[in-house]
Amino acid sequence: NPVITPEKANCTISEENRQFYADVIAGLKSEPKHLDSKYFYDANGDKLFQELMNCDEYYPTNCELEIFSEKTAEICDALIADGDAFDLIELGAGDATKSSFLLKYLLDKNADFTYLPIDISDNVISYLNITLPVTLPGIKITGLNGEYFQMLKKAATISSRRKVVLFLGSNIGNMPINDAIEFCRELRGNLSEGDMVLIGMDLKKDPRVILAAYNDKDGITREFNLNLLRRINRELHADFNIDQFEHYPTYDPESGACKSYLISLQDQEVMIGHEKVSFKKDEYIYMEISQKFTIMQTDQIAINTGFQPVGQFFDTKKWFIDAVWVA
Ligand code: AVI
Repeated sequence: NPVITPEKANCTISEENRQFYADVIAGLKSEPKHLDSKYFYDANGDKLFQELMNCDEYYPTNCELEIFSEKTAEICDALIADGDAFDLIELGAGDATKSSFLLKYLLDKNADFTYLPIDISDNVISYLNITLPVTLPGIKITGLNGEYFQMLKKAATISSRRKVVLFLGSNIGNMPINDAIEFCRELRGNLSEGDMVLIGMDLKKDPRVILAAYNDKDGITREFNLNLLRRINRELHADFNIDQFEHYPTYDPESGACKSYLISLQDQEVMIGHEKVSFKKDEYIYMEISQKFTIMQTDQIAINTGFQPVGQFFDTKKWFIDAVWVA
């Protein structure tokens, strides 16, 4: 690939990348430097995350899959009452592998529901709109492409039935704790009394198990982090030398914060469009938090944000929780 020098670069930032550019510049001009892990997921990032979910060390996906496959009936019973018509809304639906266990069970029981997957990726939504009616005949599906809360508001204009919201995969853990609490409050604000939430959260456990999940031996997590620099190079006309940054994962058993950083291996300057960013040797970019919770904390978050915790599902190792909250 030709090296894009700042002089040669066509530094026009596309309309859709304006916010990305603004966030990257603001993050890298801050002290300490940081990037937002929501930008990990370009096409290559999606692929790397798929690989990660299949690697030996990354346990959360398998734990939650075990819960959904082994406890399908119990989960559905906790979320719905017989004869109750409802909307099943999934925030960040992805390929809906886990929720498909519930969808199949509910269809077999002739439950009266519409599935409304919400995802920021229009690829995801068109994929689900096309494939689910084939794999799950009879399903009523309305995919919503956009931001979670905007789409939740839209869902409320389409239907006034009771809502059951799925927020799986410990995606909540990728928000700093105060943002996570604010998120749950806003979620509650978009729901009515009696609506329910099924939320997946990764639990505190042997710190070595957690650290290994974010430091896999094949280096997929490393690539997953470095991929954001590659994305910035490509989409924001930057010239990061990827070889001069190293992945540094950490886990603090006390706070439950699993954080990843990229460390600059030398003093260096990077151009991003017309902006120059300087790095000192050993300076870090804070990339991502994957918060781990105690069971008690999951209840506290529910109570502090206007929900009542009413059910808990665990995998056999008790490494992961899917909690049921009622609004
Ligand atoms: C999507 N999210 C819940 C993953 C996690 O475990 O925090 C993202 C991830 N980052 C590194 N590995 C996986």
